[in-house]
Amino acid sequence: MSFPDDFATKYRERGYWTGTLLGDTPGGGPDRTALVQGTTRLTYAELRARADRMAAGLRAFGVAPGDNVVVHLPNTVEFVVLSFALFRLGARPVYALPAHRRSEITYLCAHSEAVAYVIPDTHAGFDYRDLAAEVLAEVPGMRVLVAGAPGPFTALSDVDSEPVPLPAPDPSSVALFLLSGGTTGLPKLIPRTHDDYAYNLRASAEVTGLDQDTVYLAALPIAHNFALACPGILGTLHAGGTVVLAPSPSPPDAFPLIERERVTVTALVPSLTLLWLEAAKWAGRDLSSLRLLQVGGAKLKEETALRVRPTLGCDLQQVFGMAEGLLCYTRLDDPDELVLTTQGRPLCPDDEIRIVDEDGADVAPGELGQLLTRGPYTLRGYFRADEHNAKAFTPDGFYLTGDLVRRLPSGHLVVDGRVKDTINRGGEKVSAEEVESHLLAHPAVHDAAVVAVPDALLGERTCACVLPNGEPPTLAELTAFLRSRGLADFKLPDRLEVLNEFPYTAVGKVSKKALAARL
Ligand code: OOB
Repeated sequence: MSFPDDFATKYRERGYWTGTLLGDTPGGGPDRTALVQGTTRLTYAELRARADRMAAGLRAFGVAPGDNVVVHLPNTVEFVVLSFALFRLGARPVYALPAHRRSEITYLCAHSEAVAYVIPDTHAGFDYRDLAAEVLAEVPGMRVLVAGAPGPFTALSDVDSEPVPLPAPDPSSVALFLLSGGTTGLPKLIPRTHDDYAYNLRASAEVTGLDQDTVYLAALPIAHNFALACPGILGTLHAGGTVVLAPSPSPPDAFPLIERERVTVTALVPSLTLLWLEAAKWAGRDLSSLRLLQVGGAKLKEETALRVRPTLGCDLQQVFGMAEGLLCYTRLDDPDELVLTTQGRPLCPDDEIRIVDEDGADVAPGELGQLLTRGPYTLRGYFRADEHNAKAFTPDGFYLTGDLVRRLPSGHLVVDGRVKDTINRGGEKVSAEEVESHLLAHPAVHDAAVVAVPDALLGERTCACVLPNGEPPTLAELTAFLRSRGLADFKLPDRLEVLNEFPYTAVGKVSKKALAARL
């Protein structure tokens, strides 16, 4: 589902959509450092040359414009080169998270009809080639490319040819797919166009004050919108700065990189912010180059926000975003009060915001309600999901975010709860329905309801409430079962409650509110 013509015209006229292609965005001078990973350093000229060669190599390998490619890579140079190569070719990366496993990947490959699946050999102690073999058994015919030792597959480094002229994709066409946090069973694919995503990263780079002196540490997975383009690696490369790729966001991995590369900007989720604030006290690392810490993905507590400047010596920017589009940022010149207590205001003057009650009527100014939004970088429909789209959008194209917010007179939003059936586990989104459907497949589970329980570090954790079939299962049995079904680890329940009955709402649905309150 694409943007209606009248909106597209407006977004072009107002200068949001400029016809820029994502493949053209690395914007730094040829000899400046674009990328750093471990001891590997790539200049802008080298990054562009590698992407050109890989684009030609992919074309020769049989990847055509409009084809989908599931990209399942950690924060590596290959991720970046491959992304630019695909953008140039007009083939579309489907960005899976490194933590995804057989259940998610099989679905993504099948649903997107991917022609190729790109993996590392091993990462964080896991062999992705074994996973690829399992996925191939269910999605035959797909090609597998491996960054590193290829095993039975093709090495990504062999996908390399003399650059050839390639026809430029249409800027209004889909450039990539992001995954939704998901409210229903399976993760939805979010189509992002060159026009809309180029605006997303360019405007984000501006609002975050990026320039060619910026050194951005990619600590969160760059397969996620936040570290990819808010402004993330793509925004930094657009601005001509340097991207430093961290193998993980843990202080022992990230702090030495900040010290060595003189990192100026990075992005974290609130739970990692807490960890960094503790670790900074004893790590003995020089973090003085940091200018700005962006925090988003889940609600940041004011107590934590207050500790950022005294402990890390940098400014804070709150980011309330979603893979679907809308991004809210606190501005660099906002008064402290707003930076500490709000989740920012929309990026674009033409981000349309409605805040509605349960009947879909606009609430009074300042009241809490569900956030609906429409704008130049917010999707108009998920990929191949007509039934879900009918519920996820209003007839006039507003996306129902599922988030409960209040709007201040300044336009800043305060996020205060949600109506969607998800758990926000330290910024990682878990669809209750997805986990429930897997739990129901276990013979000892008669019925299951998955709810969030508050947690001091992660904000929320996942609790599985189960009505047993005979002998009650244990948490260890259930998590082993879910793992055997190929579910990503972050979706495994942290806690199990075996109950005799569920509370029900008046219409006979399990009342998750009552259930959560009971826990
Ligand atoms: C980011 O994107 P997603 O797609 O993983 O998750 C979006 C959802 C939002 O609908 C909201 O429920 C929650 O995550 N969220 C926040 C938040 N930022 C995201 N809830 C409270 N406070 C915040 N600051 O999470 C994402 C995408 C781009 C930039 C930053 C985060």
